[in-house]
Amino acid sequence: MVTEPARLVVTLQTATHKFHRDLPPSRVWAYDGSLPGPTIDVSRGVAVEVLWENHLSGPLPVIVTAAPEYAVEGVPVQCVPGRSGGQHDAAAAALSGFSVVHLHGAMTLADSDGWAENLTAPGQPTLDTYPNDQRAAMLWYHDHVMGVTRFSVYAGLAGLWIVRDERERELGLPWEPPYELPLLLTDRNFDTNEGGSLTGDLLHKTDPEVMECFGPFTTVNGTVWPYVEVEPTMYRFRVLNGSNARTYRLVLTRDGEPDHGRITQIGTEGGLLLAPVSIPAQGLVLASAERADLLVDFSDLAPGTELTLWNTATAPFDGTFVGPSIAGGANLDGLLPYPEVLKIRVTEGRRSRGRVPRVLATDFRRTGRDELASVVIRAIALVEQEAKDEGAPPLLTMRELAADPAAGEPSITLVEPHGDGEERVTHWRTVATRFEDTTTFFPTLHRSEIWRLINLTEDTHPIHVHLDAFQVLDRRGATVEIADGGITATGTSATVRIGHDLDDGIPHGLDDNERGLKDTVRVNPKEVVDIVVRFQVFCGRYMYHCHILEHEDHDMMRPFVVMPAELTPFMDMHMGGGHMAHMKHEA
Ligand SMILES: [Cu+2]
Repeated sequence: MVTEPARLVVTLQTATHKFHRDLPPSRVWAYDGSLPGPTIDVSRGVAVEVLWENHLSGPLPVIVTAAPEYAVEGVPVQCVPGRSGGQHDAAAAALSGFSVVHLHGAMTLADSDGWAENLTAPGQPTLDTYPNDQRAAMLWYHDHVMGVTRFSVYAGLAGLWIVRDERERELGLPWEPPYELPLLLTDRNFDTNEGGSLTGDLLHKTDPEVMECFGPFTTVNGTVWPYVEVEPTMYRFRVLNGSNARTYRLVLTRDGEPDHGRITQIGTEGGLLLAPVSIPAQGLVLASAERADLLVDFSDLAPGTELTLWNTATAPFDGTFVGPSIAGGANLDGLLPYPEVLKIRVTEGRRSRGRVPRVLATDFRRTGRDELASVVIRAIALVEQEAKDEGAPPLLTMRELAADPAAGEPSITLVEPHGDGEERVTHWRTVATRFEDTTTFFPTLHRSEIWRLINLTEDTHPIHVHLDAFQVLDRRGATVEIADGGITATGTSATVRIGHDLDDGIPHGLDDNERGLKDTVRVNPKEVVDIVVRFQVFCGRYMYHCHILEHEDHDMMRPFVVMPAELTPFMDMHMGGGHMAHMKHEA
């Protein structure tokens, strides 16, 4: 563990990695040549500089194809290893190793945040500073290159970064191996040779008109279907979904039955929750980049007992509730051919009952809507726009909206409950759609704001905000009517009625494990999620985006600029759009 300010050197290398005993070695891009990269473990407040030395070499160690068929003999093409007739993408093959590192969840100066366009070529080192002056939490570092993050992360560029603090020590939480076990989940596909055998070559395969890659094989810490041995005592599992696009709904079974009583969730992306919670009734749902800090008590189990962690979430994920009893079943239509994630075997060893603390975090409290009566509200619509060319994947955008009482068409009409049976109707113009459009979000340092995420698409999007963690205020169902031709390159025309009982099978509400500090939040279809953001330390230009990497690369990403209040009077020229882009809540 790093307990004194230090400078580390991490090398980005082309390396080989065995994903499974029975697989040939795979060519990968990896930090220090290991997949996942080395775990950086650091005490809170200890500044770490990392010299990232880019020694990658091309070609991209991933075969990229769009397969021409939806199904091979009745099986969806993404469930099948190998290219299935898809053409090798020559542009992707030509990628030579440009890179930029982002430490996800970290509070850093903007110039160490890994802006997606500030790349290094192979041979060019970068020095970044990470103050680590933030709550204890499991962060992760990964590549963030503009337009191709999906390939470089898939190639192996990801690793864990754990910040420790006194509060964890006081609580006596396990914080060393083997009793603390980070679990980095990713899905992968591999190419096959002419005989149909797996070659080990990483394969990023998409369907026509579907841009996300959902690999059939689940890996944990770089290994397909591993098992771990545990002693009959309390363990701390720190789970990260590091997949490009796949959402996991994790269910633990023993003797074929869900066995969740032994799991307690104590933390999330931003660190400890206020109090321990059970995992949700359907299982632990983690979309891309979401994390869970779990205590799992095996102390009642006899040596030889076997438990299995399954994924029950089909892909693409849409938030629909499914009970845990289906665990273990494959679902080909749902692109889940192999639901197994991890096997756990209880061994002889130290037997001791764990204790779960009743109070966890004491350094934050939840903010209520009543306390936010006068804050700035910014609204963002998540919008899918059909491709101009037939057979091309749609364009996904995060459309920043500006409240405009006089907005004509196209505009989004938002109808929300307001007091006793009253409704409030507001109108919102689209002011930015693409990443390169003018910046319109200029949040003020130290000031809370509500960011309202309105999902007009059919899929769940995990939205990640860089810099400070946020609170999820609420998640509300909404009816969505999109006008015919209402989605154009620059305009959005829809009516969204918040707070209606939809009966659509999606639990539009917050789970207990979402009431801590988060840096990524799922926004399900027909849903409006309000988050409370407050940037507390650093100013500058950062970004927020969908963490489905294929979406992020296809324009679900936007910048924001944090500014101190004292500069606001001097910023009017630049913030013309910014002023228009928000509204004040009327008390
Ligand atoms: Cu998305």
